[in-house]
Amino acid sequence: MTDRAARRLRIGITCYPTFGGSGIVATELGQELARRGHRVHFISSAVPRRLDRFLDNVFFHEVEVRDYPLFDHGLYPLALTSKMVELAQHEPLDLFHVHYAVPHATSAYLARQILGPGAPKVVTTLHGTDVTLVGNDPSYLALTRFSIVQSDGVTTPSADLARSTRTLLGVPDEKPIEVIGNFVDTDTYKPAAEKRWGALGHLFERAETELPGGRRPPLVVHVSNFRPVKRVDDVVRIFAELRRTVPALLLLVGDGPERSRVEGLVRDLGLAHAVCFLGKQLELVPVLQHADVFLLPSAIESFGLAALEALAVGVPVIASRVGGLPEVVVDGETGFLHPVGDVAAMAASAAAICGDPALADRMGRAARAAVIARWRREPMVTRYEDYYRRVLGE
Ligand code: GMT
Repeated sequence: MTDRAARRLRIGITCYPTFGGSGIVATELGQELARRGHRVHFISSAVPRRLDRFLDNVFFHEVEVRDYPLFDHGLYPLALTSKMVELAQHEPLDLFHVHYAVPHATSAYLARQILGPGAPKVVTTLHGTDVTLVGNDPSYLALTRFSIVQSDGVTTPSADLARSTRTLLGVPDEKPIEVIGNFVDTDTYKPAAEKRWGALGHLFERAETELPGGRRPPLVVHVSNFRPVKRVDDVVRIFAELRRTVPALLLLVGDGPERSRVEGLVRDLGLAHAVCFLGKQLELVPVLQHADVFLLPSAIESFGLAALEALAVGVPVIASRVGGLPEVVVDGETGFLHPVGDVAAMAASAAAICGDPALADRMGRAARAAVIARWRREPMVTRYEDYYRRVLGE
């Protein structure tokens, strides 16, 4: 048996510091490892969003990309490599755990080459678009495949992404890929005692938030980075269809390249009074706690962390049957899955949940129970710890 308490690990974690799921998973993982006594160094271009409080054993190293008139494109991968080398030369590290292959796995590979014998091991966690969109692009494919194969350990959050890594990038079967699911802090992401409007009521016109008999209208929520893969148009069209029979309201959280266009669609459909764009939010729990349905009609989704967070709060999820989503949402039990782009079916499922309090309650409870059984933070972090020790040969 491994003696987990015997040796504290020293881990350098690299991730994108923005709102994306890969940054959230990396930050939550690092913080929990630090609470367990491991020494964790975040190496990133900015302090990750959720690294928002002091914690013993957590250090931050900023990757500074120097500007110079000759450099047309950012030299972030090289600056990251240098920072990794510099850190490992002054701070004994057991491993680099890089999140998102492009270019982090390549920077880690280069750092290991520069450091030579005794260099930290490299664990790469693939998150989705680094395989299905960016890593797959001919401009990056060969380097991404090489960097993944050269990693000492490779993980994905879903079995589906592990399969895509082989089929799309050509990573051979001999290279093991460990599936370690994403996770959620179920003490923070939990249902409220009752669904009320709270501060959210002020986001809509008063006439919209009060139904006859003092009832509260159903609230539909979507959270994303508003990139084309999220199909936010579908969210609005599903909602428009739902509004034909149910006086629901829609709250959209996040921001990104599609937002202005989607705002235009909402206006064109005459739905502006029933839809609120909240933009990026640091805290999602107060929004999710008052949601009745969560929509994630993405074209691709390796896992769907946003869906997992909704399920943890007891909100049924209606999503596309694509990628890793069927591993997260149990069709008919914790939500409903439909083919990508099937707006009518998704709207019918939303109407079924909004129109049947018993079904909504049953699904909400099943969602929370499923997350507690399968996706709690603590057991997943233990799986990472065990995996690190395996990679280190301990
Ligand atoms: O969803 C995104 O576009 C952001 C992206 C990221 O790198 O943060 O999310 C990916 O990683 C998340 C964490 O593992 C997964 O939950 C998302 O499903 C995945 N997104 C896609 O595959 C499109």
